Amino acid sequence: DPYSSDPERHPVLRPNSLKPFTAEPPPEILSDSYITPSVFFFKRNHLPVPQVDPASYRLHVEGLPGGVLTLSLEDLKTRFPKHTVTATLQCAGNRRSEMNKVRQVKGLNWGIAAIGNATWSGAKLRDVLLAAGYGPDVTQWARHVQFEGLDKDITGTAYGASIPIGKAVSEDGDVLLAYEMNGEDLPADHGFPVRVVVPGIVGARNVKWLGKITVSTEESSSHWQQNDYKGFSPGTDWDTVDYKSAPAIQELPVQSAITTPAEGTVIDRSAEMLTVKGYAWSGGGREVIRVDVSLDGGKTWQVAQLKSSDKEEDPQTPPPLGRAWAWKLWEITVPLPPEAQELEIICKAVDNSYNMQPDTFAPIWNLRGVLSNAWHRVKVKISE
Ligand code: MTE
Ligand code: MO
Repeated sequence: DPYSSDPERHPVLRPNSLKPFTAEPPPEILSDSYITPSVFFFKRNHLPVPQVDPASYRLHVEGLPGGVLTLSLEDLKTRFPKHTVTATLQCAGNRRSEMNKVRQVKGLNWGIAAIGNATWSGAKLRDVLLAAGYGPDVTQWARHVQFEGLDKDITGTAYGASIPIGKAVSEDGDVLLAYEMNGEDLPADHGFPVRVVVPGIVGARNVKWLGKITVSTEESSSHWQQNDYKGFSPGTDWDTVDYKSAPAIQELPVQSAITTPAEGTVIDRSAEMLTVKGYAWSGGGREVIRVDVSLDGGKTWQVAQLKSSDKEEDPQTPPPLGRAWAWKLWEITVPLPPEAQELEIICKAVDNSYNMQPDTFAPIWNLRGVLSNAWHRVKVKISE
């Protein structure tokens, strides 16, 4: 069994599949702390977790005029400045289960918790590419940076993905070759000893157990870049889909969800007040500027309070424009409407490009169930 050496996981995680292991935490855990503890962070593996010996680990950087640059873990830690970035990672399939209710899609039936926010530390990909020979002449032809994992399927094919060269080499792109998550060595499930962290970009490009980096004219030829993680029209079905016709997902759209209360919760009327909590995030470094909450199915709205840390005093210094990589937690405490016996709570977020979430899933339905970001709706009952 190639999965027999997979690490142990926290029992509170809710698995979507065991081999490969994919799991998400109970949603309310996400709003308990601004930084998601690694043990609760969602896990999405496509293959067995590779066992990597940190002493013999080597990272190969290829495709540049200087030839192949080979780095040990020690090289990565000592030859390049260490940078720390707080960034949210979200799977393309987060909230797929809600799209599934419109019409069956193909993919793991994720709830709302295939997302997490962590502090990542490591070398900047930009610095490593510069050391490997990236320069003005390369800018003429290079288009993509490909990543290959050390996890392989039975045919020996590794997990792979790529990002545009501009994101990889930009000073403001903050792409890391991370060896720490939340101040500790990367856990096995999250890519020990080194993973790529591409802030603002879909989870799938954040390649774990990184073995090889290639600067190229082409995108990664991997299945996951070419034939998966793409968005299509609601009218496209499995008979008509042409994967070549759509670009690979990179930046994700604006997203938010209610982490508490949970669907079906019964609230005691004597409580008088109700606190609603959730998360909000947008891709591409766009900052969430507002979250609207409704208790009456969208007839009336109130603005939630946004938080960028666990500190009492918020707001923090806002991130530089275009570099808002981390989510905002939000909450709102409201009086229970006196007559209501049931509430339909809704949240929707707005980012600083004034992108907003669509109200329903039908118009954004797609056969792979990705980019599932319609208003999040939770129904609760009020008991006398
Ligand atoms: N990298 C490798 N090598 N193998 C994988 O299966 N899964 C990708 C990405 N990087 C994957 C990978 C996907 S689809 C997602 S959503 C994220 O890792 C999940 O990261 P996490 O498990 O650290 O939350
Ligand atoms: Mo993913």
